Amino acid sequence: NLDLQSELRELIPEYQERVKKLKTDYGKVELGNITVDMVLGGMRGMTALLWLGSAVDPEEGIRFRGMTIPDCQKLLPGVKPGGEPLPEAILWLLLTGKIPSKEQVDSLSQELQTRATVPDYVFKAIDALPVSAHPMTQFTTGVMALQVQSEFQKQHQSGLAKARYWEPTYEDSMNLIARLPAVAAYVYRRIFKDGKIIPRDESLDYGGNYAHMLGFDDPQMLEFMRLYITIHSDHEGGNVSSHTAHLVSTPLADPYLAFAAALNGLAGPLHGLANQEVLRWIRSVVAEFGTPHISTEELKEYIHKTLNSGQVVPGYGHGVLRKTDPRYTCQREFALKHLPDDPYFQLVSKLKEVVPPILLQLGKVKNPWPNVDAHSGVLLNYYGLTEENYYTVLFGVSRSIGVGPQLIWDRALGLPLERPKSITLEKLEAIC
Ligand code: FAM
Repeated sequence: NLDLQSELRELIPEYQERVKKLKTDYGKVELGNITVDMVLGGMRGMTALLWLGSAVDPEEGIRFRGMTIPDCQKLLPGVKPGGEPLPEAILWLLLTGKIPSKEQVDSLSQELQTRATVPDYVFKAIDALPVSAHPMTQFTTGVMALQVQSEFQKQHQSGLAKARYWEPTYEDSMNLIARLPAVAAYVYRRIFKDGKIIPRDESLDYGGNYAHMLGFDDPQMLEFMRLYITIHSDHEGGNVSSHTAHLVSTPLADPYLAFAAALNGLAGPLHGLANQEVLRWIRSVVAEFGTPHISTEELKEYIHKTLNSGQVVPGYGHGVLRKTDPRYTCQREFALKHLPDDPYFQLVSKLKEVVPPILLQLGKVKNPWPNVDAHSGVLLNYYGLTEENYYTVLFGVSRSIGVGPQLIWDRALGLPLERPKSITLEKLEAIC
């Protein structure tokens, strides 16, 4: 079957049955206790929501429908055999749980191309902002302008049966995913390249096209962009951007509204904006010593300076992971293959040796190891995408590929409005 929506339609009844059985036969099964630590500590370790596409094991990292990143690099089709996994392939996998054939990936590529037209008023909404506005602000403004086209909102207004909610949600999610690269590229070209727009190349895949519209045509950059989009797409349901999209969609706010909310969470320095912060921090280290070739002792001194000034070392630590992020490792392997002598890459490698012991010494950092953001900036910078305050927009385009599938499944499974209980400080004290 080459059509993703009909592949999905066939799967929905089986998943509905599985969820119904859990609710009727196992509703009272306990999944762990809720402690004061969880309520005061950002719900760390609290199993609280269903997410189909992926899960993060603290020791092993991400699995996309059970597949590790190396599995994906081996089994998901690339633009050519042995190439990096195509974003269309991870989208198919996240939505269906099945590994797509190259033909299925190519047909999805075509489907996204036919959905990719962006109305002019979206660009005009962005143009209303000063060029100096943060790229994420301009990008999210564009997403809100795209909302005008929501199929879900239109059909829900005219009385849509609940059993069919997933269909316009599919339309909106796929249209959103398809349109984001042109909106994101517009923001980049408007801010950094005097607004010289590069039109879409109909012959290119999703990831290659996004790089092309940004102004990059180096085949290695296109390959890195495919890997980048694949590994940033999904990171289970509890991270701020994915959880926000899910939460906001539960009162039937359409996928555009939900994803715009997610992007605002992603713009937080401790979440998606960390990739910008990492390159800024690395540039400040190089500026301090006048060279990227810095001794271990000097690096240690600079890290202590950062910490003593009450700042975090960006790119290190994680809310769930307790080992080096496999999304860091696959980027390291890409760099070893393509840019082993890049001084910034060598500095990132050195930081991986120097930072964790220092964070461990603090005695409070639960995960001293590097995360995905510790590596992405130096690769983008190497290929000429040097404007670090744009990096989170790339992350945002990619995250739509993880969020879209879940919004469709949320509606197909009839998940209800999300409404956890809060507790007052007095009540908390009374219980303790
Ligand atoms: N540098 C300095 N201190 C750190 C730290 C780091 N990289 N990571 C954690 N800590 C501190 C943390 O600030 C907290 O200190 P206080 O109690 O004084 O507030 C303490 O260690 C315990 O924190 P934790 O339980 O180990 O981490 P959390 O689960 O609270 O937070 C992160 C996780 C990611 C927010 C945190 O590790 C951090 O701030 N990292 C730096 C920013 C970053 O790289 N974020 C990107 C995360 C990435 F996965 C993404 O979402 N893109």
